[in-house]
Amino acid sequence: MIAAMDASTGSRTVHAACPHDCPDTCALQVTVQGGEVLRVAGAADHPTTHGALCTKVARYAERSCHPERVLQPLRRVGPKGAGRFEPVGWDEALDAIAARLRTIAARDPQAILPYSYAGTMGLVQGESMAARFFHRLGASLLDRTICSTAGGAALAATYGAKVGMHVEHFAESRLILIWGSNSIGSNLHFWTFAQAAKRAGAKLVCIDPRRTETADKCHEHVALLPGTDGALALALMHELIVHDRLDHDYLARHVAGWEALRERALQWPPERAAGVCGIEAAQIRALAQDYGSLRPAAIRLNYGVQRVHGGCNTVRLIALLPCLVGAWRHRAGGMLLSSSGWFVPVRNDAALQRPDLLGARRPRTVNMVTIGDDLLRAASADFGPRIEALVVYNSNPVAVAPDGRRVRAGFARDDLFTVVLEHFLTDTADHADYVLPATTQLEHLDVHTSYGHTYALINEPAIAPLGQARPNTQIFRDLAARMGFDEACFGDDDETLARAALDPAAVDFDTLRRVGWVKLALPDAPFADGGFPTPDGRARADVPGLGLPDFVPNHESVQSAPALARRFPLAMISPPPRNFLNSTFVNVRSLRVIEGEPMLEIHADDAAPRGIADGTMVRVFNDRGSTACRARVGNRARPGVVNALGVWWRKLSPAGTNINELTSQRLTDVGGGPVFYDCLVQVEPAAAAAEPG
Ligand SMILES: Nc1nc2c(c(=O)[nH]1)N[C@H]1C(S)=C(S)[C@@H](COP(=O)(O)OP(=O)(O)OC[C@H]3O[C@@H](n4cnc5c(=O)[nH]c(N)nc54)[C@H](O)[C@@H]3O)O[C@H]1N2
Ligand SMILES: Nc1nc2c(c(=O)[nH]1)N[C@H]1C(S)=C(S)[C@@H](COP(=O)(O)OP(=O)(O)OC[C@H]3O[C@@H](n4cnc5c(=O)[nH]c(N)nc54)[C@H](O)[C@@H]3O)O[C@H]1N2
Ligand code: SF4
Ligand SMILES: [Mo]
Repeated sequence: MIAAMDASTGSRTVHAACPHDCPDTCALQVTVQGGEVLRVAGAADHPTTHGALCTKVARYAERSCHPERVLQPLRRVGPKGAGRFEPVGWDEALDAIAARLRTIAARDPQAILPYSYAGTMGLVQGESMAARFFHRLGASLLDRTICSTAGGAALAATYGAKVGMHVEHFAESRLILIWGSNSIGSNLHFWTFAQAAKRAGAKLVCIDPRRTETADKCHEHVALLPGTDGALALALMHELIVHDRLDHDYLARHVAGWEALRERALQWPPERAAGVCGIEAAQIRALAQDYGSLRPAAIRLNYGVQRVHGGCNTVRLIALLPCLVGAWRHRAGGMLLSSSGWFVPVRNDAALQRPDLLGARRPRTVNMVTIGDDLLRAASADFGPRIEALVVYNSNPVAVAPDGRRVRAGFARDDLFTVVLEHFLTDTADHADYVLPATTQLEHLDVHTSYGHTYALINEPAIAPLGQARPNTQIFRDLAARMGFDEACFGDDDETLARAALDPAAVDFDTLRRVGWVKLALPDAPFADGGFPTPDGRARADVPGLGLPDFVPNHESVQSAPALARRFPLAMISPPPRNFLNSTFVNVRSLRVIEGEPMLEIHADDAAPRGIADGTMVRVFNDRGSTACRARVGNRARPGVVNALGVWWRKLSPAGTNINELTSQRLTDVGGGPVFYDCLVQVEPAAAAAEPG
């Protein structure tokens, strides 16, 4: 539906939504004239977007209309990874793909694996027709773990679901702990509310190993070692207990297992945690004092804390803090990691994805984090058949998955049949047998929920598909037809899918189209009087099957792996930069110019003994691999920790590799998540000869 028309210019504006994997899920207004996008702007009247977009999406048209967009199907002509292709017609490509998938499926459909994540967060262009296709086929299932499952498991354990505060209410908080979150870079619209709170006198504390641009603007910065947040949380509990800052009534009525957790927390005086975290005990005491006295106190936790071995235990500990002080009693108190659980009762995932098409079949599940190892695995009783075909959409695993050398070796297998649905020739697409051109958010219909706010949004197509691009849904419909899947559900068009995505009682589709968004009806202070979505309504310290949460050290740290640390003494984290979104936008020149080069921030105490000056090209390495970065010596990195910013496209990087060359395929304590920030490395000046010209 058209949101506005301008008769004088002949332009029209449509309601859209940002498709990216970002908690802000902005409401967009896209203005088009004569089939061309004039402007992508934030909707001024959407309460969390308030008319502002990040730099990346303000340039969405530059990305969509990029001269290097893949606009026709391509067939590989060079070796895998070389990125050499020839154009091919849609019919020829689809026929060839269907024939190959049919042959493999006849032996065992589980040898086919879909690989997708959140390139678009849309419910329609994400897992709707695609999921129907793979369910009908009986392909292997993919466990979509690459981002948030450790923290998700923690929220499910503690609160019963991925639920928390409304982002708007942070504006009224008196204390905000911004914990493992670079809000200015990756959660900009939360930051607006935090700033409003700051102007009204609130105290802001940033807990992050890196001195981020967000830390610069907070009153306090707690620069702890990566993966030590659980120890900090236990010491905060210790202080709240010994100074009796507890809300005894809230704990007694609304928390299961508190007594046992209390005993555990009493083992963690600030001095003990300070030793683990690499910070001063006095800083922990001061933080506990603030958290125990300033009301309402809110925590904005982000997924940065859970990309380490103890990811789930850490989030469980932090998620209990608001219960200790009764912060949930106020709408501006409590915690927000994710709001996605509020949408679960409203989403009709089964209707969209049709798991019933599996019938009695129960295919194996492959964890997307270990794609490197799994592509190289032979058939076995344990694993099942060797992976023979991979269909990738909404993801760029050759750049984003850990242990890149193994990932590339897997994708380079000559006997692997790989199809990639993409906008661009990414590092992954370069390894494809067929690349199929997909539409962008400007060219297709979708419906969005959010993991940072509680509005559902519509995305109306603003322009017709460019070139020969087709929506993901259409590509899977076309493939289904060629595979002979004749169930009626493969005939559903995008509007039918969009209408089926959400429960009409909660989100009326026609209102969504008219207004652009619909807010879920939820209480302001959802847990003011308990009522967590657990079986008995109480938050849980002690969880059946998991027990009590505890501090779980990193797989790789100076304390937990001293022998490894003698060779690789620096802890590396690789958090998102402001102007890329995961590996998306790295190929948009104007944004790449702002980010410059792959950068490694290092403290002077670590740089000087290695002969590294600001601007030195360095080699970062461990036993898994190496990559090249430009050193930035300064105060953004604390001693003992190096920060590599962003997941660059390998082919746009000086060494032809990126930071995931160094990360491991190990998994988190619970949830099967990745441990990108649990990674020891060494750094040395790159040999002069290796300097790019
Ligand atoms: N501009 C931009 N925005 C993004 C993204 C992007 O790539 N670019 N990515 C999007 C995605 S996929 C997600 S999942 C979300 C959230 O993605 P997150 O990765 O949670 O993003 P950040 O909010 O930047 O928070 C990570 C912060 O945690 C810090 N950190 C790393 N290890 C630790 C640790 O052990 N303890 C603590 N306390 N902090 C640690 C990092 O230094 C960083 O500042 O953001 C989304 N938004
Ligand atoms: N070292 C390190 N690695 C990381 C992280 C980190 O912090 N450090 N972060 C991790 C996290 S949190 C995440 S979520 C993952 C993200 O990993 P991915 O979900 O793979 O995200 P992107 O790299 O943005 O790749 C998304 C791709 O989808 C494509 N795409 C977008 N829309 C569409 C569409 O409509 N159709 C089709 N067919 N394609 C589309 C884009 O062009 C893009 O190439 O990376 C993880 N990897
Ligand atoms: S990436 Fe995030 S901040 Fe930027 S427009 Fe999209 S939702 Fe908004
Ligand atoms: Mo993510």
